[in-house]
Amino acid sequence: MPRFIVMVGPAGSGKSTLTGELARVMEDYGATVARVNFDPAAEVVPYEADVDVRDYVTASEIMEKEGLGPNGALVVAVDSLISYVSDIRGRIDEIDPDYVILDTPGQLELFAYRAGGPLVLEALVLDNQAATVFLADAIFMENPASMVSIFTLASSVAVRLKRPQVNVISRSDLLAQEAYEVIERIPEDGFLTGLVEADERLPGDLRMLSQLLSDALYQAGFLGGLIPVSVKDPDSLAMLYARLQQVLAAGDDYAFYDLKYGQPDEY
Ligand SMILES: Nc1nc2c(ncn2[C@@H]2O[C@H](COP(=O)(O)OP(=O)(O)OP(=O)(O)O)[C@@H](O)[C@H]2O)c(=O)[nH]1
Ligand SMILES: [Mg+2]
Repeated sequence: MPRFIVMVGPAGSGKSTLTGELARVMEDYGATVARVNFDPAAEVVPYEADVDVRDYVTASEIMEKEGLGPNGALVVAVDSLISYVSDIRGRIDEIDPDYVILDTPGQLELFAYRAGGPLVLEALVLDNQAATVFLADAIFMENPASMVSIFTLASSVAVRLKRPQVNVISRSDLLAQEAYEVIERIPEDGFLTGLVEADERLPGDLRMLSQLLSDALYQAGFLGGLIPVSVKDPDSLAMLYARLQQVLAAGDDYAFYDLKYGQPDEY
């Protein structure tokens, strides 16, 4: 029974690159992995896809046929995948991998927020275990309010996809040293809330809103298990794999709270 790993994140956050590099590391540890391109609008993908939704539908052919713009065409393309999902699942089952990594489109709102994306995922994953990897790009780590905003988006994705979720700071090699040190401390209870509180660049009402959102994320344990990940740092990929194994093994019993303060064993 394959276990599914669903890569979700804003455009350009590194989903496709991480799909290829994480798969390679997992294979080095002896796992068999199927790489699935789930992005009908992808032009090129930086790995050899074992299954590719573009064999069934592409955003560009829908643009042409239906006279739609790029965003409208992607909506139709993702929705229409429901017709092909059992065939796609059949191809995955033929490969019979330990893990399947799904590389989703950059317009994450189309995949995660509209009805079609989650429906297609459910139909593909069936009763198998699955976890989401949310990529919070290093470029969003420029100030505390921007961090709260991307983690709030990550929490919305968790609620929409209803799967255990591992939140990573992607492309972490792009972080300045001081930003890296801040990121490492975010799992400490209330650390980010304190940073927001001290940030006088934000008008008072927005600062309060950011503080409240940050507080809520801490209370739910949502910021406990953040991992900085860079494809240039093999140790970070090994750490992500270890976390995914832990989360997938816990299955439905998994709770964000288990990772509170980043120390699951001590909680
Ligand atoms: N420095 C650095 N660059 C990275 C890393 N991962 C990906 N990139 C680069 O970031 C850019 C975007 O990477 P992609 O993997 O295409 O990102 P994506 O999320 O799949 O993009 P969309 O599918 O268009 O949303 C590419 O130029 C990658 O080479 C990383 O860990 N570090
Ligand atoms: Mg991509």
